[in-house]
Amino acid sequence: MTQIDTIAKLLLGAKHVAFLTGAGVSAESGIPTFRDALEGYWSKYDPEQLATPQAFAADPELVSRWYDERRQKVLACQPNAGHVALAELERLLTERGATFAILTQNVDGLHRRAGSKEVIEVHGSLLRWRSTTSQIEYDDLPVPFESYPVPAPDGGLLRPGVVWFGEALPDDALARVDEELARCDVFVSVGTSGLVYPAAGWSLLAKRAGAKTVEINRDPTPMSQSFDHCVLGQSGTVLPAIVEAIRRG
Ligand code: BJW
Repeated sequence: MTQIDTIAKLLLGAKHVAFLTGAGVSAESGIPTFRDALEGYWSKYDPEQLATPQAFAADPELVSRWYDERRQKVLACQPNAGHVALAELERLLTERGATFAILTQNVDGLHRRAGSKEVIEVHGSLLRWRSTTSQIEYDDLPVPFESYPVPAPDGGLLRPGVVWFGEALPDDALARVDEELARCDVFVSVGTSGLVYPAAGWSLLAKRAGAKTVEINRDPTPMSQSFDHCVLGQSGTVLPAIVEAIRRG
């Protein structure tokens, strides 16, 4: 039995399935991963330094411009074969009576655009911005913004609706994640470096709660040793292969 067949069999036998996704899943859509070297003007910056409340407080123009350029890029990209396969997996497995959830660290909205329904955005969204004073969120915003930083209607500034280092993940998302980790029989981590917490610890929590765990990544990660199964490969190839194996039954 191939590795793909083994994983398909695990998924077919599961009542509750949870996928954790990271930037690698969107790489084949042309969206750079978080830890890829930045290009052009941005190559002199470290994304970990830009993705903080301190960076926004110190230079809201710079940080707003970076996020708005990324927003424009994402809006011009399309879901890839990996996103489409995950939406198809959800359809196939829920038709058979299982639950299926994607816990995504990605802020690009591509899972929903590919048709996935149960998507928990644990690091927020690039497409929503919120006021620094009232916390009101806005998602129907002009592309691109006229200037940076962007004034909020209530007198504050608009900041991207993402979770920066040192900020708490949204309570509602964390509550959903806890529920999925406690009940899943199979937990699959795809395209994430396993460097950023709390998401990096979720495979271990799922395993401790009884799940079989699988990692799918182009490269080994610091967490690879702890998974029950590891598949080395691109998500846009491996995920469609799993869908095909599930269709064959
Ligand atoms: C492919 C592929 C292909 C490529 N196919 N694969 C415990 C220990 C140590 C530190 C901490 C800890 N707990 C918390 C911390 C601090 C911190 C943290 O984790 N720091 C680490 C750097 C050590 N965490 C936080 O601050 C978090 N908050 C928190 O814990 O709050 C506590 C709190 C409670 C109460 C009050 C206040 C606070 C928040 C973390 C937020 C992370 N935010 C970012 C930015 C989002 C906005 C933006 O996009 O700008 O989220 S950081 C960045 O990393 C982004 C990503 O979602 C996240 C994960 O990255 P990801 O997805 O794994 O991408 P990459 O690039 O790292 O990896 C891509 C992978 O894909 C690679 O492995 C490639 O090989 C692979 N790949 N192509 C398959 N085609």
